[in-house]
Amino acid sequence: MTTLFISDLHLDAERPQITELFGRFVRGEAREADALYILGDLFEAWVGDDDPSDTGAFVASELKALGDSGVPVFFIRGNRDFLLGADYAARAGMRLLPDPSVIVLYGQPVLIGHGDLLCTDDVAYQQFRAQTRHPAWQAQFLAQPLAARLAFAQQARAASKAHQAGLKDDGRMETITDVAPDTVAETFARYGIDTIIHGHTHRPAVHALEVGGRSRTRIVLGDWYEQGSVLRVDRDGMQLQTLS
Ligand SMILES: [Mn+2]
Repeated sequence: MTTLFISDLHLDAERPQITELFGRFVRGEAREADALYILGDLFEAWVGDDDPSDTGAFVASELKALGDSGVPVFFIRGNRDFLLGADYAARAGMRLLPDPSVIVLYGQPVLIGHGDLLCTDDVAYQQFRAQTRHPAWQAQFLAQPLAARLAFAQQARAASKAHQAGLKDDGRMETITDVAPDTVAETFARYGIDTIIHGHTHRPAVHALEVGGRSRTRIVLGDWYEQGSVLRVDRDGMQLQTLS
């Protein structure tokens, strides 16, 4: 049996073929899995569980059917869908996990998370993250009318693009938007685990590294912009593969 990990699908109405690919994946190989873990940025944007988007409704019904078939579905919020709440999770039949979480995978403790917490060199982003994860900020935001929240999300995306373009211009894009090696090393040591699985950076890879004299592995899931990306884990090992 296999446990599946995906992240960074960035589903929205503009790329219906990716939403369909996700539907086929959930109705197909996910039905045979031990569990499905979604490590954030399932959606391109999320402004509240009361947003009646077709994509949100489709994803909830697909995941609910998967859960009802006996496959547990776990979700960690990403930086795009950090406002996804208990209502939507219940509709989709998924269990929300904190970021990061340690799970036991075929006898091995593994740290899972979205991955943005490891990108500590991007100070401006970490400040924005801290602000928007504050319960008071979220309560105030969610109290606004849906149209105002959708406008804010559009603005935030434009600001994020401008921030990244600025980093590109002064040549810091490659390092600043990737994980900080010191933070990665510290995370392995603090949690006492040998494996981290995350997404967010859209740099799919299996990194073998040594921290504190131990061999460790950091697996980065890929995004679903052009194709799918899935990590399959079973008793014999792990395989990071693309889906189309
Ligand atoms: Mn992300």
